Amino acid sequence: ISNITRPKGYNVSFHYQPEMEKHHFGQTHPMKPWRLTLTKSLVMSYGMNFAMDNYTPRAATYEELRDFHTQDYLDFLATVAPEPVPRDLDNHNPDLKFNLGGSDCPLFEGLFDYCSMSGGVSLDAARKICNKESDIAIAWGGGLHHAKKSEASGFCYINDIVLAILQLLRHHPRVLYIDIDVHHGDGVEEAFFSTDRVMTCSFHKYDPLNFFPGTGGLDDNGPKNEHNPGAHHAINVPLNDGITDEQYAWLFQSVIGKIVEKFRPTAICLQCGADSLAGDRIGRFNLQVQGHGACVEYVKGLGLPMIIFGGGGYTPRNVARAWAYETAVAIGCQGRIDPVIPQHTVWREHFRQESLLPSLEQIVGEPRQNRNTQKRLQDVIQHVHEQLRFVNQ
Ligand code: V1S
Ligand code: CA
Ligand code: ZN
Repeated sequence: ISNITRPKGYNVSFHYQPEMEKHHFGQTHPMKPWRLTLTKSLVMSYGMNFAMDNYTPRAATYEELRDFHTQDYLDFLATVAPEPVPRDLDNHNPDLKFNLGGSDCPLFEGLFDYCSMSGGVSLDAARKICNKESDIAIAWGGGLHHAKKSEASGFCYINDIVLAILQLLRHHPRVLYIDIDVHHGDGVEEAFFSTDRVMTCSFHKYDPLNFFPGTGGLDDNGPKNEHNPGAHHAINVPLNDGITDEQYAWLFQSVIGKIVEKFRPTAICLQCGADSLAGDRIGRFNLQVQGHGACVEYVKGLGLPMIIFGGGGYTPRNVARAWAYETAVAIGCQGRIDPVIPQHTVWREHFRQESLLPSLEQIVGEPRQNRNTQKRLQDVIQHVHEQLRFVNQ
Protein backbone atom coordinates (compact mmCIF):
# COMPACT_ATOMS: atom_id res chain seq x y z
CA ILE A 1 0.00 0.00 0.00
CA SER A 2 2.78 2.39 0.98
CA ASN A 3 4.35 2.63 -2.49
CA ILE A 4 1.14 3.92 -4.13
CA THR A 5 1.33 7.70 -4.06
CA ARG A 6 -0.95 10.38 -5.39
CA PRO A 7 0.45 11.74 -8.68
CA LYS A 8 1.60 15.34 -8.12
CA GLY A 9 -0.37 18.04 -9.93
CA TYR A 10 -2.43 15.34 -11.65
CA ASN A 11 -5.91 14.33 -10.52
CA VAL A 12 -7.47 10.96 -11.07
CA SER A 13 -11.05 10.49 -9.89
CA PHE A 14 -12.87 7.20 -9.27
CA HIS A 15 -16.65 7.25 -9.70
CA TYR A 16 -18.29 4.24 -8.12
CA GLN A 17 -21.84 3.47 -7.03
CA PRO A 18 -21.92 0.41 -4.70
CA GLU A 19 -25.68 -0.08 -5.22
CA MET A 20 -25.12 -1.15 -8.86
CA GLU A 21 -23.58 -4.46 -7.90
CA LYS A 22 -26.75 -5.52 -6.05
CA HIS A 23 -28.62 -5.97 -9.35
CA HIS A 24 -28.92 -9.28 -11.16
CA PHE A 25 -29.65 -9.89 -14.85
CA GLY A 26 -30.46 -13.55 -14.12
CA GLN A 27 -28.54 -16.69 -13.27
CA THR A 28 -27.51 -17.68 -16.81
CA HIS A 29 -26.96 -14.14 -18.10
CA PRO A 30 -23.28 -13.32 -18.77
CA MET A 31 -23.49 -9.75 -17.40
CA LYS A 32 -22.59 -9.92 -13.69
CA PRO A 33 -22.69 -6.52 -11.94
CA TRP A 34 -20.72 -8.00 -9.01
CA ARG A 35 -17.58 -7.84 -11.20
CA LEU A 36 -17.63 -4.15 -10.18
CA THR A 37 -17.31 -5.18 -6.50
CA LEU A 38 -14.42 -7.45 -7.36
CA THR A 39 -12.71 -4.63 -9.25
CA LYS A 40 -13.23 -2.12 -6.43
CA SER A 41 -11.89 -4.61 -3.88
CA LEU A 42 -8.78 -5.28 -5.93
CA VAL A 43 -8.21 -1.54 -6.39
CA MET A 44 -8.56 -1.01 -2.63
CA SER A 45 -6.39 -3.97 -1.70
CA TYR A 46 -3.52 -2.23 -3.49
CA GLY A 47 -4.33 1.05 -1.71
CA MET A 48 -5.01 2.80 -5.02
CA ASN A 49 -8.04 4.56 -3.52
CA PHE A 50 -5.60 6.74 -1.52
CA ALA A 51 -4.13 8.06 -4.77
CA MET A 52 -7.47 9.18 -6.26
CA ASP A 53 -10.49 11.35 -5.49
CA ASN A 54 -13.31 8.93 -4.72
CA TYR A 55 -16.93 9.79 -5.47
CA THR A 56 -20.23 7.98 -4.92
CA PRO A 57 -22.40 9.68 -7.56
CA ARG A 58 -26.14 10.12 -7.35
CA ALA A 59 -28.30 8.44 -9.99
CA ALA A 60 -28.96 10.40 -13.20
CA THR A 61 -32.32 12.17 -13.14
CA TYR A 62 -35.09 11.54 -15.64
CA GLU A 63 -34.31 14.94 -17.24
CA GLU A 64 -30.63 14.04 -17.58
CA LEU A 65 -31.53 10.75 -19.28
CA ARG A 66 -33.83 12.72 -21.61
CA ASP A 67 -30.76 14.48 -23.08
CA PHE A 68 -30.43 11.40 -25.27
CA HIS A 69 -33.35 9.02 -24.71
CA THR A 70 -36.96 9.53 -25.77
CA GLN A 71 -39.75 10.13 -23.32
CA ASP A 72 -41.83 7.11 -24.37
CA TYR A 73 -38.82 4.79 -24.02
CA LEU A 74 -37.89 6.14 -20.57
CA ASP A 75 -41.50 6.02 -19.36
CA PHE A 76 -41.77 2.38 -20.39
CA LEU A 77 -38.36 1.52 -18.89
CA ALA A 78 -39.33 3.18 -15.61
CA THR A 79 -42.65 1.37 -15.23
CA VAL A 80 -42.32 -2.05 -16.87
CA ALA A 81 -42.54 -4.89 -14.34
CA PRO A 82 -39.96 -7.69 -14.19
CA GLU A 83 -41.17 -10.91 -15.77
CA PRO A 84 -41.52 -13.72 -13.22
CA VAL A 85 -39.64 -16.16 -15.48
CA PRO A 86 -37.13 -14.84 -18.03
CA ARG A 87 -38.27 -15.92 -21.47
CA ASP A 88 -36.20 -16.84 -24.51
CA LEU A 89 -36.59 -15.12 -27.88
CA ASP A 90 -39.03 -17.68 -29.29
CA ASN A 91 -41.31 -17.24 -26.33
CA HIS A 92 -42.25 -13.73 -27.45
CA ASN A 93 -44.33 -11.42 -25.25
CA PRO A 94 -46.33 -8.92 -27.39
CA ASP A 95 -46.69 -6.50 -24.45
CA LEU A 96 -42.98 -5.82 -24.46
CA LYS A 97 -41.52 -3.04 -26.58
CA PHE A 98 -38.25 -1.27 -27.27
CA ASN A 99 -36.38 -4.63 -27.33
CA LEU A 100 -36.97 -4.96 -23.59
CA GLY A 101 -37.45 -8.44 -22.13
CA GLY A 102 -36.04 -11.49 -23.91
CA SER A 103 -32.66 -12.99 -23.13
CA ASP A 104 -30.24 -10.14 -24.00
CA CYS A 105 -32.05 -7.29 -22.22
CA PRO A 106 -34.11 -8.98 -19.51
CA LEU A 107 -36.40 -7.13 -17.14
CA PHE A 108 -35.16 -7.48 -13.57
CA GLU A 109 -35.90 -6.00 -10.16
CA GLY A 110 -34.60 -2.42 -9.87
CA LEU A 111 -33.76 -2.18 -13.61
CA PHE A 112 -34.47 1.57 -13.88
CA ASP A 113 -32.39 2.30 -10.75
CA TYR A 114 -29.51 0.27 -12.16
CA CYS A 115 -29.69 2.18 -15.46
CA SER A 116 -29.90 5.61 -13.86
CA MET A 117 -26.98 4.76 -11.56
CA SER A 118 -24.83 3.78 -14.53
CA GLY A 119 -25.82 7.07 -16.20
CA GLY A 120 -25.07 8.94 -12.96
CA VAL A 121 -21.58 7.46 -12.64
CA SER A 122 -20.58 8.50 -16.17
CA LEU A 123 -22.19 11.94 -15.94
CA ASP A 124 -20.34 12.58 -12.69
CA ALA A 125 -17.07 11.64 -14.40
CA ALA A 126 -17.86 14.02 -17.28
CA ARG A 127 -18.62 16.89 -14.89
CA LYS A 128 -15.25 16.47 -13.16
CA ILE A 129 -13.53 16.64 -16.55
CA CYS A 130 -15.56 19.71 -17.57
CA ASN A 131 -14.76 21.67 -14.42
CA LYS A 132 -11.11 20.53 -14.64
CA GLU A 133 -11.14 18.91 -11.21
CA SER A 134 -9.98 15.67 -12.84
CA ASP A 135 -7.43 14.89 -15.55
CA ILE A 136 -8.62 11.29 -15.74
CA ALA A 137 -12.07 10.25 -14.47
CA ILE A 138 -12.77 6.52 -14.09
CA ALA A 139 -16.31 5.11 -14.45
CA TRP A 140 -16.10 1.29 -14.47
CA GLY A 141 -19.90 1.09 -13.97
CA GLY A 142 -20.48 2.79 -17.33
CA GLY A 143 -19.56 1.89 -20.90
CA LEU A 144 -22.92 0.55 -22.07
CA HIS A 145 -22.33 1.36 -25.71
CA HIS A 146 -25.19 -0.49 -27.52
CA ALA A 147 -28.20 1.40 -26.10
CA LYS A 148 -30.08 3.53 -28.67
CA LYS A 149 -32.26 6.53 -27.98
CA SER A 150 -35.46 4.42 -27.95
CA GLU A 151 -34.16 0.89 -27.76
CA ALA A 152 -32.32 -1.45 -25.44
CA SER A 153 -29.69 -3.63 -27.09
CA GLY A 154 -26.97 -6.10 -26.09
CA PHE A 155 -27.26 -5.87 -22.27
CA CYS A 156 -27.44 -2.02 -22.53
CA TYR A 157 -30.57 0.02 -21.71
CA ILE A 158 -29.25 3.56 -21.15
CA ASN A 159 -26.30 4.88 -23.11
CA ASP A 160 -24.25 6.48 -20.33
CA ILE A 161 -21.38 7.16 -22.77
CA VAL A 162 -23.57 9.29 -25.05
CA LEU A 163 -24.83 11.20 -21.99
CA ALA A 164 -21.24 11.83 -20.84
CA ILE A 165 -20.10 12.96 -24.31
CA LEU A 166 -23.07 15.35 -24.57
CA GLN A 167 -21.95 16.82 -21.23
CA LEU A 168 -18.34 17.15 -22.46
CA LEU A 169 -19.52 18.91 -25.64
CA ARG A 170 -20.81 21.78 -23.49
CA HIS A 171 -17.17 22.66 -22.74
CA HIS A 172 -15.09 20.86 -25.36
CA PRO A 173 -15.17 21.59 -29.09
CA ARG A 174 -14.11 18.08 -30.16
CA VAL A 175 -14.39 14.72 -28.39
CA LEU A 176 -12.76 11.49 -29.53
CA TYR A 177 -14.52 8.25 -28.53
CA ILE A 178 -12.39 5.07 -28.56
CA ASP A 179 -13.91 1.63 -27.94
CA ILE A 180 -11.78 -1.47 -27.21
CA ASP A 181 -14.68 -3.71 -26.17
CA VAL A 182 -14.75 -6.81 -28.43
CA HIS A 183 -18.14 -5.63 -29.74
CA HIS A 184 -18.85 -2.75 -32.12
CA GLY A 185 -19.77 0.49 -30.28
CA ASP A 186 -22.83 0.94 -32.49
CA GLY A 187 -25.01 3.02 -30.12
CA VAL A 188 -22.37 5.71 -29.60
CA GLU A 189 -21.46 5.75 -33.30
CA GLU A 190 -25.09 6.18 -34.35
CA ALA A 191 -25.79 8.92 -31.78
CA PHE A 192 -23.07 11.13 -33.30
CA PHE A 193 -23.47 10.19 -36.98
CA SER A 194 -24.38 13.74 -37.98
CA THR A 195 -21.79 15.83 -36.16
CA ASP A 196 -18.14 16.57 -36.85
CA ARG A 197 -17.56 17.42 -33.18
CA VAL A 198 -17.36 13.76 -32.17
CA MET A 199 -15.21 11.16 -33.87
CA THR A 200 -15.87 7.53 -32.91
CA CYS A 201 -13.42 4.67 -33.35
CA SER A 202 -14.30 1.10 -32.44
CA PHE A 203 -12.00 -1.94 -32.58
CA HIS A 204 -14.06 -5.14 -32.64
CA LYS A 205 -14.58 -8.69 -33.79
CA TYR A 206 -16.52 -8.40 -37.07
CA ASP A 207 -18.57 -11.18 -38.56
CA PRO A 208 -21.86 -9.72 -39.81
CA LEU A 209 -23.79 -13.00 -39.65
CA ASN A 210 -22.36 -14.66 -36.57
CA PHE A 211 -21.20 -12.05 -34.09
CA PHE A 212 -23.24 -9.41 -32.31
CA PRO A 213 -24.19 -6.71 -33.34
CA GLY A 214 -23.02 -7.44 -36.90
CA THR A 215 -22.23 -3.81 -37.77
CA GLY A 216 -18.95 -1.88 -37.95
CA GLY A 217 -17.41 -2.90 -41.28
CA LEU A 218 -14.30 -1.12 -42.55
CA ASP A 219 -16.35 0.96 -45.00
CA ASP A 220 -18.91 2.08 -42.44
CA ASN A 221 -17.68 5.60 -41.82
CA GLY A 222 -20.91 7.49 -41.23
CA PRO A 223 -23.64 8.44 -43.72
CA LYS A 224 -21.87 10.00 -46.70
CA ASN A 225 -23.85 12.85 -48.13
CA GLU A 226 -22.61 16.33 -48.81
CA HIS A 227 -24.88 17.86 -46.17
CA ASN A 228 -23.66 15.62 -43.37
CA PRO A 229 -20.76 17.15 -41.43
CA GLY A 230 -20.43 13.81 -39.58
CA ALA A 231 -19.42 11.88 -42.72
CA HIS A 232 -15.98 10.23 -42.29
CA HIS A 233 -16.18 10.74 -38.52
CA ALA A 234 -16.94 7.09 -37.70
CA ILE A 235 -13.87 4.85 -37.86
CA ASN A 236 -14.25 1.09 -37.65
CA VAL A 237 -11.50 -1.47 -37.17
CA PRO A 238 -13.02 -4.92 -37.90
CA LEU A 239 -10.93 -7.85 -36.64
CA ASN A 240 -10.91 -11.64 -36.60
CA ASP A 241 -10.59 -14.07 -33.68
CA GLY A 242 -7.42 -14.37 -31.67
CA ILE A 243 -5.68 -11.00 -32.13
CA THR A 244 -2.56 -10.72 -29.94
CA ASP A 245 -1.15 -7.92 -27.76
CA GLU A 246 1.59 -7.08 -30.28
CA GLN A 247 -0.74 -6.82 -33.28
CA TYR A 248 -3.33 -4.86 -31.31
CA ALA A 249 -0.77 -2.34 -29.97
CA TRP A 250 0.58 -1.70 -33.46
CA LEU A 251 -2.91 -1.28 -34.92
CA PHE A 252 -4.17 0.83 -32.02
CA GLN A 253 -1.24 3.23 -32.11
CA SER A 254 -1.25 3.61 -35.91
CA VAL A 255 -4.99 4.30 -35.98
CA ILE A 256 -5.35 6.47 -32.87
CA GLY A 257 -2.09 8.36 -33.59
CA LYS A 258 -3.41 9.36 -37.02
CA ILE A 259 -6.88 10.24 -35.71
CA VAL A 260 -5.43 12.53 -33.04
CA GLU A 261 -3.18 14.21 -35.62
CA LYS A 262 -6.10 14.92 -38.00
CA PHE A 263 -9.08 15.42 -35.66
CA ARG A 264 -7.23 17.18 -32.81
CA PRO A 265 -9.65 16.20 -30.00
CA THR A 266 -9.77 18.30 -26.83
CA ALA A 267 -11.06 15.41 -24.69
CA ILE A 268 -11.09 11.62 -25.03
CA CYS A 269 -13.57 8.97 -23.90
CA LEU A 270 -12.11 5.46 -23.75
CA GLN A 271 -14.47 2.49 -23.39
CA CYS A 272 -12.42 -0.38 -21.94
CA GLY A 273 -14.74 -3.37 -22.36
CA ALA A 274 -12.78 -6.30 -20.90
CA ASP A 275 -14.41 -8.89 -23.16
CA SER A 276 -11.50 -8.33 -25.57
CA LEU A 277 -9.27 -10.23 -23.11
CA ALA A 278 -8.26 -13.83 -23.74
CA GLY A 279 -10.46 -16.33 -21.91
CA ASP A 280 -13.59 -14.18 -21.99
CA ARG A 281 -16.87 -16.11 -21.86
CA ILE A 282 -18.20 -14.45 -25.04
CA GLY A 283 -15.23 -12.57 -26.53
CA ARG A 284 -12.86 -14.01 -29.15
CA PHE A 285 -9.57 -12.11 -28.79
CA ASN A 286 -6.27 -13.07 -27.14
CA LEU A 287 -5.40 -9.83 -25.36
CA GLN A 288 -3.59 -10.04 -22.05
CA VAL A 289 -3.93 -7.51 -19.22
CA GLN A 290 -0.70 -5.88 -20.49
CA GLY A 291 -1.99 -5.48 -24.05
CA HIS A 292 -5.39 -4.18 -22.98
CA GLY A 293 -3.73 -1.81 -20.49
CA ALA A 294 -1.25 -0.63 -23.13
CA CYS A 295 -4.18 1.09 -24.89
CA VAL A 296 -4.92 3.04 -21.71
CA GLU A 297 -1.22 3.91 -21.35
CA TYR A 298 -1.03 5.15 -24.93
CA VAL A 299 -4.14 7.32 -24.62
CA LYS A 300 -2.99 8.71 -21.27
CA GLY A 301 0.32 9.60 -22.96
CA LEU A 302 -1.55 11.90 -25.35
CA GLY A 303 -1.99 14.24 -22.37
CA LEU A 304 -5.65 15.10 -22.97
CA PRO A 305 -8.44 15.03 -20.37
CA MET A 306 -10.04 11.63 -20.45
CA ILE A 307 -12.89 9.51 -19.14
CA ILE A 308 -12.29 5.77 -18.81
CA PHE A 309 -15.45 3.64 -18.95
CA GLY A 310 -16.06 -0.06 -18.33
CA GLY A 311 -18.28 -2.04 -20.70
CA GLY A 312 -18.34 -5.75 -21.50
CA GLY A 313 -16.29 -8.38 -19.68
CA TYR A 314 -17.71 -11.81 -18.80
CA THR A 315 -14.99 -13.62 -16.89
CA PRO A 316 -15.25 -11.57 -13.68
CA ARG A 317 -11.78 -12.31 -12.24
CA ASN A 318 -10.16 -11.24 -15.51
CA VAL A 319 -12.32 -8.11 -15.69
CA ALA A 320 -11.23 -7.14 -12.17
CA ARG A 321 -7.57 -7.80 -13.06
CA ALA A 322 -7.67 -5.61 -16.18
CA TRP A 323 -9.62 -2.75 -14.63
CA ALA A 324 -7.47 -2.72 -11.47
CA TYR A 325 -4.33 -2.68 -13.63
CA GLU A 326 -5.79 0.13 -15.75
CA THR A 327 -6.65 2.10 -12.62
CA ALA A 328 -2.95 1.77 -11.73
CA VAL A 329 -2.03 3.02 -15.22
CA ALA A 330 -4.26 6.08 -14.72
CA ILE A 331 -2.54 6.84 -11.40
CA GLY A 332 0.86 6.04 -12.91
CA CYS A 333 1.82 3.30 -10.44
CA GLN A 334 1.56 0.21 -12.68
CA GLY A 335 5.32 -0.44 -12.39
CA ARG A 336 5.21 -0.38 -8.60
CA ILE A 337 2.34 -2.68 -7.73
CA ASP A 338 2.86 -6.18 -6.41
CA PRO A 339 2.45 -8.69 -9.27
CA VAL A 340 0.88 -11.08 -6.72
CA ILE A 341 -2.63 -10.17 -5.56
CA PRO A 342 -2.26 -8.92 -1.95
CA GLN A 343 -2.79 -11.63 0.62
CA HIS A 344 -4.80 -9.61 3.11
CA THR A 345 -7.75 -8.94 0.83
CA VAL A 346 -10.89 -10.99 1.35
CA TRP A 347 -11.06 -11.20 -2.41
CA ARG A 348 -8.02 -13.37 -2.34
CA GLU A 349 -10.68 -16.05 -1.88
CA HIS A 350 -11.84 -15.48 -5.45
CA PHE A 351 -8.37 -15.93 -6.85
CA ARG A 352 -7.08 -18.69 -4.56
CA GLN A 353 -8.75 -21.37 -6.71
CA GLU A 354 -6.23 -20.47 -9.44
CA SER A 355 -3.00 -20.63 -7.42
CA LEU A 356 -1.52 -20.00 -3.99
CA LEU A 357 0.14 -16.87 -5.32
CA PRO A 358 -2.46 -15.51 -7.77
CA SER A 359 -1.04 -13.05 -10.25
CA LEU A 360 -2.66 -9.72 -11.12
CA GLU A 361 -1.66 -9.83 -14.76
CA GLN A 362 -1.92 -13.55 -15.60
CA ILE A 363 -5.47 -14.08 -16.79
CA VAL A 364 -7.39 -17.36 -16.83
CA GLY A 365 -8.61 -19.13 -19.99
CA GLU A 366 -7.32 -20.79 -23.11
CA PRO A 367 -5.91 -18.73 -26.00
CA ARG A 368 -7.71 -18.79 -29.36
CA GLN A 369 -6.18 -19.38 -32.75
CA ASN A 370 -5.06 -16.09 -34.27
CA ARG A 371 -6.94 -15.48 -37.54
CA ASN A 372 -5.55 -11.99 -38.24
CA THR A 373 -2.88 -11.82 -40.93
CA GLN A 374 -0.37 -8.93 -41.01
CA LYS A 375 -1.47 -8.20 -44.59
CA ARG A 376 -5.11 -7.74 -43.54
CA LEU A 377 -4.14 -5.48 -40.62
CA GLN A 378 -1.94 -3.39 -42.92
CA ASP A 379 -4.91 -2.98 -45.31
CA VAL A 380 -7.11 -1.89 -42.40
CA ILE A 381 -4.58 0.77 -41.36
CA GLN A 382 -4.29 2.01 -44.92
CA HIS A 383 -8.06 2.33 -45.28
CA VAL A 384 -8.34 4.25 -42.01
CA HIS A 385 -5.55 6.63 -43.05
CA GLU A 386 -7.32 7.22 -46.39
CA GLN A 387 -10.59 7.90 -44.61
CA LEU A 388 -8.89 10.48 -42.43
CA ARG A 389 -7.78 12.48 -45.48
CA PHE A 390 -11.35 13.83 -45.50
CA VAL A 391 -10.99 15.12 -41.94
CA ASN A 392 -9.38 18.48 -41.31
CA GLN A 393 -9.86 20.48 -38.16
N1 V1S B 1 -22.13 -13.11 -27.96
C1 V1S B 1 -23.05 -13.16 -27.30
C2 V1S B 1 -24.20 -13.17 -26.53
N2 V1S B 1 -24.47 -14.01 -25.49
C3 V1S B 1 -25.72 -13.63 -25.07
C4 V1S B 1 -26.45 -14.25 -23.97
C5 V1S B 1 -26.04 -15.47 -23.47
C6 V1S B 1 -26.74 -16.04 -22.39
C7 V1S B 1 -27.83 -15.35 -21.86
F1 V1S B 1 -28.49 -15.89 -20.84
C8 V1S B 1 -28.23 -14.13 -22.36
C9 V1S B 1 -27.55 -13.59 -23.42
N3 V1S B 1 -26.15 -12.60 -25.81
C10 V1S B 1 -25.22 -12.29 -26.69
C11 V1S B 1 -25.29 -11.20 -27.71
C12 V1S B 1 -25.21 -9.82 -27.05
C13 V1S B 1 -23.84 -9.43 -26.62
C14 V1S B 1 -23.85 -8.08 -25.92
C15 V1S B 1 -22.48 -7.55 -25.58
C16 V1S B 1 -22.55 -6.30 -24.72
C17 V1S B 1 -21.24 -5.52 -24.61
O1 V1S B 1 -20.23 -6.33 -24.08
O2 V1S B 1 -20.77 -5.08 -25.86
C18 V1S B 1 -21.42 -4.26 -23.75
C19 V1S B 1 -21.89 -4.44 -22.38
N4 V1S B 1 -26.56 -11.30 -28.39
C20 V1S B 1 -26.68 -12.02 -29.50
O3 V1S B 1 -25.74 -12.59 -30.04
C21 V1S B 1 -28.09 -12.12 -30.02
C22 V1S B 1 -28.73 -13.38 -30.03
C23 V1S B 1 -28.50 -12.69 -31.26
C24 V1S B 1 -28.01 -14.70 -29.85
C25 V1S B 1 -27.90 -15.10 -28.37
N5 V1S B 1 -29.27 -15.19 -27.77
C26 V1S B 1 -29.18 -15.61 -26.36
C27 V1S B 1 -29.94 -13.88 -27.89
C28 V1S B 1 -30.06 -13.46 -29.38
CA1 CA C 1 -15.23 -2.10 -29.73
ZN1 ZN D 1 -18.77 -6.32 -25.49
